[in-house]
Amino acid sequence: MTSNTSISHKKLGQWVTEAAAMCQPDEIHWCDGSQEEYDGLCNHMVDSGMATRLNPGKKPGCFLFRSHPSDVARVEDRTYIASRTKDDAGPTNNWMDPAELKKKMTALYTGCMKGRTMYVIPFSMGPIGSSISKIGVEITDSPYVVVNMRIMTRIGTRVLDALGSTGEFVPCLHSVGAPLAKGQKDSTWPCAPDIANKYISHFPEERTIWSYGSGYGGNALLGKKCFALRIASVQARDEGWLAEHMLILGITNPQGKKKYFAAAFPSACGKTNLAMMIPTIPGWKVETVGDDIAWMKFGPDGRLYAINPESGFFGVVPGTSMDSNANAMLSIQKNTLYTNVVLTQDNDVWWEGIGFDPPQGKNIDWTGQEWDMSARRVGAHPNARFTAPATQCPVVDPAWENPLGVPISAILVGGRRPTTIPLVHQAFSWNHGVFLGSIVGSETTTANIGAVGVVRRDPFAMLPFCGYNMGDYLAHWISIGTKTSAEKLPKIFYVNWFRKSDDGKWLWPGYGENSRVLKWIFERTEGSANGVESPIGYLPSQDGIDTNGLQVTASDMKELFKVDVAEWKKEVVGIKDHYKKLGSKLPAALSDELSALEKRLG
Ligand code: SAT
Ligand code: MN
Repeated sequence: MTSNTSISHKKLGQWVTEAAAMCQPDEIHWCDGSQEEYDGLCNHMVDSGMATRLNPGKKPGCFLFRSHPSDVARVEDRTYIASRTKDDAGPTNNWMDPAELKKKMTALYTGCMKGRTMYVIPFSMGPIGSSISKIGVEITDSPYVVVNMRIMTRIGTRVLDALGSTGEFVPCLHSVGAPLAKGQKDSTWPCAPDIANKYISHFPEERTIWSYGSGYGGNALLGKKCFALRIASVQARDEGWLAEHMLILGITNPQGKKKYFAAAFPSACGKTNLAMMIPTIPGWKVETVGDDIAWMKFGPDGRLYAINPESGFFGVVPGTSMDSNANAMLSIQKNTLYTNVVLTQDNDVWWEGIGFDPPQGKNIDWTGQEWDMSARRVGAHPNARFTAPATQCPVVDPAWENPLGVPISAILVGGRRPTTIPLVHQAFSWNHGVFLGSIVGSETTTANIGAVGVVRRDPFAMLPFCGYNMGDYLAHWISIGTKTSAEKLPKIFYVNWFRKSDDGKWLWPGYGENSRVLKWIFERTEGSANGVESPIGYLPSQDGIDTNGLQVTASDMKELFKVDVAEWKKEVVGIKDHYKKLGSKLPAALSDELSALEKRLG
C-alpha cells in the first residue's frame, strides 16, 4: 500500500503531507486504480445514499448521482487565472494576485476535509508513456471524483510507476468544501453551496490547480478543463505545441484512404455528435479519437500529430438519442455514471430528448422529487452528464490510444450562426485560418442571458479555457504556422451547420448529413476538389458538395453558400469591436488579415 512516506517521489510525498496537514482529513487513501477499488467506492456511495445503482438488467454497472441544486455546472465567474501579472491572464480571464488568492483559499482549505477521506489520484492525460502525455496528481475528498477520474483519465499505480522518483507532475488540489463535525451525517452531494465560496484557481507559472467548493464536472475533475486546457495551454505556449478544445475524428473514404480532422466548437454546438457521426453518404466511415480535447505536437516528419488526453466521455445527456447520436447511446448502456437525470420506477434512467416517453408513474427527477410528464418542469437538468469509457464507443478509432498521436490534415472551427457564415469555407492560408479561428462565435439565443441575436465571439472555442492572455494565444497560433512548411500544416475550414432561412427554418439537416461537408474537406486536403475563390475564402464549386440523396432544395443550397457583402461588412464591424476587446497583444498578422478581408469586400 502506498503511503506518503513510502512514496519514492519525494516532492509528491511532501506535497501530500503538506496538503493533509492543511486539510486535516481523517484518512488518506492512495488510489491504485483497480477495479476492486472502483467497485468498493461505488458500493460505499450506494450505502451512503450518494449513488443509486441502476437496474443491472437494463444498465449493468451503471450508477446515478444527483448533485446539489447549487452545483450543476462549471462556474466561470469563480474561475481564476492567477498568473503573476494581470496582463498575462489578459482581458478575457478573471485574475487575482496569486499570493492573495492562496491566502484566501488556505483559510478555506484549513480543516476542510475533517470527517472525510483524502484520496490521492495519480493520473495520466494521454496514453501512459507517450511523449505527448502529461502526468497530474489530484488530491480530493470526493469519492465521486475518484470514480469519474478513473473513467476520464488513466489513474493509479501504473501512473506512479511512470512518474518514478523525479518525474514532473501537475499538483491538483480539490475539496468539496464541506467538513463534517463528529457524528454529523453527510449530505448526498456535499459542496459549499454559497457561490462566493467556490474557487477554481490556476497558478500557471507554478503549473498548479486549486479547486474548492464544487463537486461538479470541470470544477472537480481537474484533469479535464483545468489541466488539459488551462494549464496545458500555458505549457503548450512555452513548449511549442497546441492544447485545444477540439474533437478528433478519423474519416475514411470508399477507397479506404484515411485522414484525421480536429474541430473546435463552443459548448452546445454538437462536438460529441460530430465526433461519433454516422455518415449518410455511402462508403464513408467516421471514427472517434476524442470528443473534447486535442493535444497536438509536431512529429519528426513536420506534421501535427494529435492525441486525446482523456480516456472517456463526459457528455451532455439531454438531447442524446438513437436519432441524434446512436454511437453515444450505445456507449452509455453499461459501466456509465449518470449525473442529474430522471430515475424511472424500474431503476432505469430517462431524459428529455431521449426519443421516447418515460414510464407512467413514480419517476424521480434530478432534484430527487417525484416527477412525471405532467409536471411543468424538466426531469433531467439541462447540463446532466454521462461519464463513459471511450472503449465502449462502437466507433472508437483503432489508433485512439496511439502514443504517437494521429496526423491532422484539417482543422475545423465553427459556431451557431443563423446568418452570414456559409455552410463551409476554407482559409486561404494558415494565418487566414487563425483569423477564422479568432472570429468564430455563436449568436445568442433565448437560452443565454442578455440580448438575443448578438454574436458572442469565442476564439477557437477557448474563451473559458485559455490559461493566458488571449492575444498571446492567437500569436502562438500564428507562430505554429512558421514551424513547418505550408503543405505540412493542416488546412483550416470554417463550418456552420446552423444557418437559417429568412423565415427562420434550418437550411441544413446536420448530423450524419454533415458527412457531405467532411467529404469536401477531405477532398480539398488531397487537392482533388475544386475551391472557388470568394472574398472570405475558398467555397465549394457548384457541384463541390455531394448532394446525392440529400433532401435540400437547390435554392436552399444556394442560400447556404451565399456570401452577402453587406452582411460581411457588418461582420467586419463586429470583428473590429471584438479585436479591440482583446487588447494590445493581438498579433499584427491578424489585424493584417482583417484589413485584407475588408479590402476584398470592396
Ligand atoms: O464540466 S465540464 O467542463 O467538464 C464540461 C463542459 O462544461 O464543457
Ligand atoms: Mn468542452
